[in-house]
Amino acid sequence: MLQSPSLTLLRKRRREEVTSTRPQQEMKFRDVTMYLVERRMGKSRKTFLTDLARSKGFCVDDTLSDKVTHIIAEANTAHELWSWLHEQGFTDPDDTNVLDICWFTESMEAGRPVPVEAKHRLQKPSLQLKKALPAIPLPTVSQYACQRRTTLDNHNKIFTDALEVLVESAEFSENKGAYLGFKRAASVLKSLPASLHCLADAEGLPCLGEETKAIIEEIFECGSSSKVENILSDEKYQTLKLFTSVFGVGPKTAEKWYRRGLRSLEQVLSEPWVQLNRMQAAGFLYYEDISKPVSRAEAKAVGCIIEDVASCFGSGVTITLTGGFRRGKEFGHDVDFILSTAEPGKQDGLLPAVIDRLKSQGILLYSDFHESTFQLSKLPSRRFEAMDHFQKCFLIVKLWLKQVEGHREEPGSRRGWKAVRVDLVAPPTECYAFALLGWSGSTQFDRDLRRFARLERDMLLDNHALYNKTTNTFLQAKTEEDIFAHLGLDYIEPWQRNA
Ligand code: DCT
Ligand code: MG
Repeated sequence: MLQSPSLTLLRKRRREEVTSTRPQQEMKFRDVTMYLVERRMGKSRKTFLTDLARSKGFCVDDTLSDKVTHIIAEANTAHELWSWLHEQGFTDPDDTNVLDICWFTESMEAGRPVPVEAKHRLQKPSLQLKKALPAIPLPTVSQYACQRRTTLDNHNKIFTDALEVLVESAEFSENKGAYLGFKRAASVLKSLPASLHCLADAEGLPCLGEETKAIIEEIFECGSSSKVENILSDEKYQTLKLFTSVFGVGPKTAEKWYRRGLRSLEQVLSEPWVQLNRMQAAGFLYYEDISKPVSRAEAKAVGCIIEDVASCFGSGVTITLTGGFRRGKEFGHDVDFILSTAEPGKQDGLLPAVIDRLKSQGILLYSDFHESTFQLSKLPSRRFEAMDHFQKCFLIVKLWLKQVEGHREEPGSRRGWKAVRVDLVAPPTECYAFALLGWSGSTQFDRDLRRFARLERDMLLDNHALYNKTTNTFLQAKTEEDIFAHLGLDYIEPWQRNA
């Protein structure tokens, strides 16, 4: 359920925290007091830079006090930074330098504060505008998720939770336009470095349509959206949500069951006309376990099992955790791994061998194996949303809880194991970087990478390859960094892809 936001809470600004672990060392340069702006720099980098500067005898203040002579920011535009400084009540005395990180870097290299030059300054916007008329305000948030850094630190959860109900509802009714529209809007809000404080803050943000803005406005005014509340209390929505929570049941099947009058999982199971396929049957059988989130400790234990069974294939097999866990999530609906072999072309037979070993250990509860249909000659694919062609399997594995770090036996628990959903994919070596990028997600991040490639670069990207339509060539990549570089994009770390 949505909770009413306290408007004071919504308006309350996040205070910058004291981050340094190192006390101020002997001060060598008494007329320079620095302040590092955490906004966009991030807490851990601020701590690192503060410690570095202090170790070299620079004075770094943890608060934006009157003593500060040099304010240093990273990756902020002048406009953004000055708005932020004004919000902090910064009075802009003449003798304070507002500088880009390049001044800090040069000073650290020189081992002393270098003289401030024009190239170091983040000019106040009014001055910039006078010089560079006619001024067109640059959008600071990209419409593409692959040009935004989206961590798990969502400052606009109250709005994104509401939008995600609309996303789900659009998915149930197979309204792709509404689905993508609300999904993109939620994704933009997730990337913002701070909470919206009023509707005006949403002005100029990309992908926020009128309907989204109306929802944001109502949440500001009333604490919740009536449209969202109506969906949440709708019987059809609740039933479809319940049915699609079963492994193997998609919106189409859920809709069919609903139309035929079914309202509960018990009714589905007791109806003679309902024919469950193998996946759905397993979904019902292990529902209690696999409808619960998988923890990171459980994912790690599954990783050890897969590592162990894959070692039977030879020593050159590497197992990489992907999906939400690679993006830093603490919980997921499954655990995703990419398996690769040291020698190119040796991955055939890898997944069948893993499946056999799990079976012989008595811990394979369900397996759906897909042989590779990958053919280089069929690339590039134009069906971006389609499943990739790699050898893969969707499993349910019996995880003994005593193998999970930190697990405590619950008194009276019936059994000592939990069924866990596991996906394994084994791409050919030359596709590894593309498969890793695709399987790391998020789905919205992937979708926007492909859209960006197509619309901005005239290239086709999928889980197998990157194709340049202008030169009619495939672009090779050994790492994810190579792919971002081919696309002319700044590299986005996996933990910044939670779009
Ligand atoms: N993916 C893909 N092709 C598929 C299935 C998935 O490229 N056929 C990508 C999309 C995201 C990633 O793989 C992992 O998929 P999920 O497990 O569905 O997503 P997740 O982000 O790991 O979510 P969760 O944390 O809930 O498991
Ligand atoms: Mg996953």
